[in-house]
Amino acid sequence: MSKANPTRSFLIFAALFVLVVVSLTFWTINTPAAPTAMAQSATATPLTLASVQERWETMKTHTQHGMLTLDQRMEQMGQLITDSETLLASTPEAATRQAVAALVAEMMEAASQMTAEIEQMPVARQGQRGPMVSAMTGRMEAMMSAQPAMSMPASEPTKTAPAGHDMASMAGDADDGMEGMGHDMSPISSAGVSNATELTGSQPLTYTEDAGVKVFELTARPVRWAILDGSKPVTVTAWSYNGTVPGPMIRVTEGDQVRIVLTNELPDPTSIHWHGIPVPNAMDGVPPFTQAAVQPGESFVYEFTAPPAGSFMYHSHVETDKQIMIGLYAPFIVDPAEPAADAAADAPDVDVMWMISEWRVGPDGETYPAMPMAGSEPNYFTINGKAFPDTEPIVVQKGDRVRIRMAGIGQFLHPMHLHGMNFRIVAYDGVSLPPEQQIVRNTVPLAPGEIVDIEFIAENPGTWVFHCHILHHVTNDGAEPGGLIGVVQVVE
Ligand SMILES: [Cu+2]
Repeated sequence: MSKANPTRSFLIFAALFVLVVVSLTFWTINTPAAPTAMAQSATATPLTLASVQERWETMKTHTQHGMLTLDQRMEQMGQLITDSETLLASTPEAATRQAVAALVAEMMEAASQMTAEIEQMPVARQGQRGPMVSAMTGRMEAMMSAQPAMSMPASEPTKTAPAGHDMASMAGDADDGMEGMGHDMSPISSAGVSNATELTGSQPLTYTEDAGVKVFELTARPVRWAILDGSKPVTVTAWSYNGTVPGPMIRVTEGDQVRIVLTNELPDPTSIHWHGIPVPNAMDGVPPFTQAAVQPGESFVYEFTAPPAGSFMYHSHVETDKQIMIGLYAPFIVDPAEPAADAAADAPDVDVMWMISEWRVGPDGETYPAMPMAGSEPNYFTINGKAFPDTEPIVVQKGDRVRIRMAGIGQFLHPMHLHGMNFRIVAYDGVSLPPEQQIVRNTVPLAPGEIVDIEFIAENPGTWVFHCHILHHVTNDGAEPGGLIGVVQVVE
């Protein structure tokens, strides 16, 4: 029984190894200004400014691609701080000191991002990470304040990284224009952005006629948009079509010739993609494949034939995980040319479209694009640009046939659940389902990019909720009830 058990020996060895690595990590991060020899021995390359810059850029690239855990980033940054201290202690040369200062400034931004990540973790799992990042920040502040000439770097020679914004260095990096590449996680600038004059998004857009063509005008521009009114108002800085979120509803008849003139008044290039509509390739709105991005101040004309009746949407196709998340989306509905022969397929008594999405409002009150990645998760959830209790109720008469077209325009799954009545799923992605494929349910998952049309007969009087069943999504910044709760009121 006391015979050496190879499995157990291995486990003991592995545990000791982990313990040593963890101890070394903790020691590295908490050791102030290590001597040069020590710092050099900890890295394979000799300690030069170039080697430190190179390791920092590598770390940023790896971070950008999600290749490093928080602990790995903390460990690497701890070493880089030590090396920066060593460089400063041994280099009187001004250019080098300035380069180190630029690097330290970037690392301080990365540290505040790490702090935000740690604060998102359950308290029980934060461990010593908060104090460790604080210690690192303190060491960097000491470096900056001990070198008054460093605190305003004239240039940023460390910015040689490949395109894209990485999590480590992007706070305050709003002008680092690499549009369309990587995740831009800077706050959306609200400077000079005025409040919306319209209170409701998704309103029908009027058109003019030009030789049989229906001509719609859209202007993409920033706007301050209230997702919540009332006692605790929440206003986001949105990018909008015509000043509302969602943008205005384009509603045409199948076979119509449709022209849309997009004018870009955003700070960034943009485009419009006609989601689910089979348009000619050049009209698909996807830079750089089908067109050049529409630059600020410029216009672009889209023209195509309306497809068979169905529910569609339009949205930006530039910097999508930023531009769509902050409001550049709207409904596009095509109605049948002829009334359906079958009354059950004809126009319903009540016809509503919901565009469902997510927002991130930081503790600083700024708007950030919500993304499914650490530190960027949404804390507000909206139906047609409003969070409960400001979502618009659907009031119907008993016996009405009600259609709700739901579009997932955010980046998260929303299983939508109706109380009190079952519904039929009558269309997916703008394509009607034949009756034998219309299944009856009371919950339907709405995936990002998906459009689901449901119908039900409002036979059960009362006030019924229709809500997302990912229950974090029925909160407003953690407070329930909020977010994705719609109300269907059936009156007799
Ligand atoms: Cu949800």
